[in-house]
Amino acid sequence: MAVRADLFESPDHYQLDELLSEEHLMVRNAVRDYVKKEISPIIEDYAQRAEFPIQIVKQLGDLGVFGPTVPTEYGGGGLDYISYGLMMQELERGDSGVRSTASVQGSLVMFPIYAYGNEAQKKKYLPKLASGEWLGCFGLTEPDHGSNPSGMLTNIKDAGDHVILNGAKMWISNSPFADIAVVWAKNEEGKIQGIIVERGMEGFTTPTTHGKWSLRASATGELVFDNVKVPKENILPNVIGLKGPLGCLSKARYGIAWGALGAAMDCYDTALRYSKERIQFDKPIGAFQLQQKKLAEMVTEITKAQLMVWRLGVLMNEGRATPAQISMAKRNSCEIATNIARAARQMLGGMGITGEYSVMRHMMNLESVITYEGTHDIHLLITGMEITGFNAFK
Ligand code: TGC
Ligand code: FAD
Repeated sequence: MAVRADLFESPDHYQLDELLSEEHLMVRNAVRDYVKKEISPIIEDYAQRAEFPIQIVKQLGDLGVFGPTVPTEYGGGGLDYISYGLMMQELERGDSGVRSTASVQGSLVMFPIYAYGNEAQKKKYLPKLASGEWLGCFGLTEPDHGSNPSGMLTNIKDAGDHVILNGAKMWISNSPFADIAVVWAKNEEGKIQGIIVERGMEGFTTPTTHGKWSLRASATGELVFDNVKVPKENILPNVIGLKGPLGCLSKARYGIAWGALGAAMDCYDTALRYSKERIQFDKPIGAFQLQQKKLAEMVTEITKAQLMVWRLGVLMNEGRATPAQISMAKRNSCEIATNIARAARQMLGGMGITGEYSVMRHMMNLESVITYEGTHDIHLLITGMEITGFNAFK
């Protein structure tokens, strides 16, 4: 398939780059250059074939996007949350599945080991995950428990120096290729605990999920546990309860708030470029008011969202961001990105449905992004509960 040169230029209508430090700009430009060089030329083909480009795992490790906020002594980047956000923005500008790989590895696998693990677990797993030598996945969702993970059935039973793990997780990013899985399961008291399951443990399988029209360049699968013997030393000792996995989700949702914006920027930039080149009725289509309305609305929404995620990044750096603030940003970025992708696709006319441009791939990917890490409805209900004090989930 012919792939167009990646000419992306980031919209910055309010000179928001002035809010970024030298280090932020360096980090952003390094990831942007990587995406232009290594992701844009290949990703459409992989998505069309529904194949995960496994070689990017090591590349992403070398680039430093796995666990950027984890301290350097464990192989992380020791960077702040704005740098982390910018990395996710640039990766998702290339493809949501690429950002997904980084989100899962950094926020959902390395973060819980760093925050809830003991020293031996941190030393054993974090450096290899940071470098991309090992790939991890995060098992929370089950076939019958998606938005309501507290009802999970996956369980561990005490058996001396190990536990016996039974159950199944579904919709797990990276599972078919993962070397380890951070799995959330109920103990015999019904309390949720995190446990690290390694590929090769008897009774542990990771069937691939086929037939997706979204995130086609990301591998999704199940985690099936049939009487798996897991050493007790693999249990994360420092957290009990749903706040464990939800704490990880706060980090990952923050990354998605920036990431979805990256996809929106790419769609806007593509539509803007196309509107100046495509001639109909003897004029570039960008000279027609209807197309200008679409572009003007896109850049307005992108600018509002850029301000929101930047401010959220500042609050994250200060340790003051609340889960509800993160939910609002994740929800807003997903909503504007989904709308922008759809409008951009229409602006490209028939060309918009082909793989020659990135917009249809972004549009389909964003259907997953608006669903995982908490659906659009769930994030609205989190905001609703925060402002009214009433719980409308149950
Ligand atoms: P609730 O009673 O509200 O909370 C239980 C405990 O957790 C605490 N908490 C949080 N802690 C940290 N961060 C958060 N975001 C938190 N939200 C809640 C809470 O304070 C409480 O603590 P404690 O000490 O009192 O026990 O729990 P609930 O059962 O009522 O559920 C609330 C609800 C519905 C919001 C929650 O279950 C939820 O967020 N559901 C959505 C599930 C979800 O997001 N799943 C994502 C699966 S992973 C995934 O999709 C990865 S995709 C990755 C990729 O490819 O990029
Ligand atoms: P359901 O919870 O069944 O929701 C169905 C509908 O009901 C939704 O519209 C929802 O908003 C609505 N709904 C649910 N509860 C309420 C309520 N109280 N009030 C109003 N409406 C409600 N999970 C992981 O653990 N790890 C992963 O790595 C992972 N990766 C994923 C990758 C992909 C590509 C996808 C699609 C999903 C992934 N997920 C992962 C799972 C994802 O987090 C769930 O799909 C999501 O949380 C929703 O759960 P569900 O699909 O069971 O939908």
